Amino acid sequence: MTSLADHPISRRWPAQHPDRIQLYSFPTPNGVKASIMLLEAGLPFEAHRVTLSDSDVKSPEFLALNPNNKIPAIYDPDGPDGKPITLLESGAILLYLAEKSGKLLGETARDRHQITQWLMFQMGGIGPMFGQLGFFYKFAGSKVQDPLPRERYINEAKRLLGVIEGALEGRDWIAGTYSIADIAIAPWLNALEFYGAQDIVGWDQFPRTNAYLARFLERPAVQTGLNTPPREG
Ligand SMILES: N[C@@H](CCC(=O)N[C@@H](CS)C(=O)NCC(=O)O)C(=O)O
Repeated sequence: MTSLADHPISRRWPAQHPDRIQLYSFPTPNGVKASIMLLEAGLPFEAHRVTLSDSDVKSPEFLALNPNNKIPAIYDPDGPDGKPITLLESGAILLYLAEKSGKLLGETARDRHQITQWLMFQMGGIGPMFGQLGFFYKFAGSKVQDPLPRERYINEAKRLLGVIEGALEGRDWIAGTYSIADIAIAPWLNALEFYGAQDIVGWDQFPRTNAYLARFLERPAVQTGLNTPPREG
């Protein structure tokens, strides 16, 4: 693995603290998962703002780190074998940081499997479906005349919210104790307000999910992580 100084990413986003984990991200629901986890785990890191514009995510420097042109991505100079490692995909980053820090992945193998299950539920379900809801309800897709795509993603979002509401019965966090699964799921619940889609998905009909998001947003690491790296500046 190329050293950080020699990696193309450093030409565009140079590190002030090359010994720390380098985070390349923007405060979107996927981006904040990595920053919140780094803060919750107390791992030293340096955050670089990579916006969603093609001039950033599709720049040759960023593509050298993540050929899939999406944030977040990390470079850890001190990987599992003591050598540098780069990672893309927020779910993989959460698992990596949990293993590295020994935090938020439960106490037992059973806990870890349950947490991984809900993490995958977010990565394969909530993220893609809520993302498409945002596209067809708030962003460019809202101009599409055919109501079918909007209805499909609204209904799918409602269904997924129902699954979360059921899972939260009798528990504060999705897998029992606070974990990376919550760090994956809650930012996407928070995005519904940004999309202006709370009413359309019947947000008020999910009281346990409402309380869950409020509980998440109270955490100091979450409050800082939601604007790390800063949106502006
Ligand atoms: N499955 C990926 C999705 C990441 C993703 O969709 N990132 C968006 C922002 S939330 C992005 O970078 N979009 C820029 C683009 O597609 O050009 C993950 O969880 O990391």
